Amino acid sequence: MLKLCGFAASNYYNKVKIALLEKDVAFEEELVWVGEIDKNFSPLGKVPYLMTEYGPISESNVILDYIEEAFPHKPLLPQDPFARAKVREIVVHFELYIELVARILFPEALFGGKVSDETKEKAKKQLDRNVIAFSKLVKFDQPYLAGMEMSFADCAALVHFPLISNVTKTIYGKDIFSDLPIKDYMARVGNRPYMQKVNADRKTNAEFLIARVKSSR
Ligand SMILES: N[C@@H](CCC(=O)N[C@@H](CS)C(=O)NCC(=O)O)C(=O)O
Repeated sequence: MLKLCGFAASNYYNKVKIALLEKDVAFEEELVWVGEIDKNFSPLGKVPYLMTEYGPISESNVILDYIEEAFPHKPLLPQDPFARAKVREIVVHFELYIELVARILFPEALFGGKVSDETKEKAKKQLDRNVIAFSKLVKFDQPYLAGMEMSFADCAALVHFPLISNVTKTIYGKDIFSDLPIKDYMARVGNRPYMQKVNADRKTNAEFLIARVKSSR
């Protein structure tokens, strides 16, 4: 059976977990913390990685592609090549231009550390610009982010929207997504039955993670 390895506070981990749950693919989870990762399984020591009967796979987007190809039932990518590219475009924008920019704020927003005002300002400028670009790619007038069907873009959205909203509200007093209809989207797509468990696991694991980070200082 597939084994998803990592920790449930991780967005990248949960994006893959949501895809597996959405597709009804059987899998187990193994708790592995950063710093305790076998580099033969994930060469940069990052989570998640997926243990398959053929060996390990690292990088969440590569894992998504693998499960989509290995388990084509309940697809999370459209058939049409252009439409598939548009789904992946949204995921890349989320990760490179929103999550990775906002990550610099995590030490203060999530772990009780401090981020300089200069860093916050620089991130804010980039985030404002990148959210406008992102909003041109997504389809809030349709049921799912990339159109009529649930896709990888929604697996990413269900984890990135709440975390980045929360982080930017904490740091700037304003959610960077406040001009977008995220609440309606989350109410519509985030109410899948398995999301309750994903969120409960995330919360429990995040408490452990925060305690670990604080005790390591
Ligand atoms: N590009 C990677 C990013 C994964 C990632 O950065 N995971 C974090 C946890 S949320 C991690 O393992 N950080 C440890 C590190 O970067 O050394 C993916 O999509 O899987």
